[in-house]
Amino acid sequence: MSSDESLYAGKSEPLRLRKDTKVTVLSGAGISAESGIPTFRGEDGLWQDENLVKIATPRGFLADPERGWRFYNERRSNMAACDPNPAHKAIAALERAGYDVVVITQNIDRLHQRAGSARVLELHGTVWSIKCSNSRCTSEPFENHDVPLKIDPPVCEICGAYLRPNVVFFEEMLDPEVVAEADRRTKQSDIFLVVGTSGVVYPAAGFAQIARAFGAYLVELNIETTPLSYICDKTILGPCGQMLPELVSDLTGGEVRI
Ligand code: BV8
Repeated sequence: MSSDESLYAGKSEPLRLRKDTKVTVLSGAGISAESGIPTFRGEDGLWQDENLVKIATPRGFLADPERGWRFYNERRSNMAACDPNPAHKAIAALERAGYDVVVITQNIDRLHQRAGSARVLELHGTVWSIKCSNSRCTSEPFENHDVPLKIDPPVCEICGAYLRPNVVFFEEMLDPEVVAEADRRTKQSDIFLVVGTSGVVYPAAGFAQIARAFGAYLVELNIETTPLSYICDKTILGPCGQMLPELVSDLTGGEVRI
């Protein structure tokens, strides 16, 4: 976004954040694309392979846990080799500068946290946590960063069921506490940034609609328009690794630059 296109909220002067302006970021796989992590629905997206989509369901994963762990282990290896890009860093810099920023992410890669963001809600869990696939088991999810994972496939020491990535599969409920916190924050938002998401997965995409309904100013950053573009006040087209740092600098009058 060029400087003369500074963000206007229908006012005569460019939109500027105050330290108490509530900024919420809904991020999707597109924010990690420039870090080298594949997206899901682009032409070479992960979900172009129907078999992989099946793995990301409870039944599909347990039908062939070894296949499932090969898929998730490949992704863990890829994510471990990738670093946060300027888009993640711009959001973290805004938070570090004392602005009120919360990230609601669909991503499972933890790149927001590695960039320094402390206030992150992981709607779909994370690939760096593992849990027992037996919902009645008393074991707790645990962090594991082994790359590669020692795959047998791993089974639970308590009940013997297969372990699985602590991510939200399709057809699975999201963590109600995370959803409630994301809903609460969304309804309070003054500025709601929709960054790098195709806006087709629910309930995640629904937070943009809630933000709209509760009066936030919505800005979408994407390389193409999406089904959420029509409810956004502004859509900034371009790679978010380039556009988001410019937007953050604009919104802070040049105070936050990375
Ligand atoms: C639920 C974790 C209640 C795993 C993911 C029929 C049966 C059952 C369910 C449904 C159904 N129909 C609808 C549903 C609901 C379903 C859903 O929404 N399906 C969609 C696909 C139609 N949702 C669910 O199942 C959710 N649970 O509803 O529970 C329930 C219970 C039982 C039965 C029914 C309902 C659970 C959803 C969570 C699924 N888990 N991931 C894993 O990752 O392995 S979802 C998956 O999609 C990813 O997590 C990803 O985060 C998410 C959203 O995708 P995006 O992040 O937006 O990524 P995408 O590739 O699509 O887009 C990237 C964007 O970036 C593009 O716009 C691109 O242009 C842009 N971009 C690219 N490069 C850049 C860029 N932008 C800027 N800069 C760049 N450089």
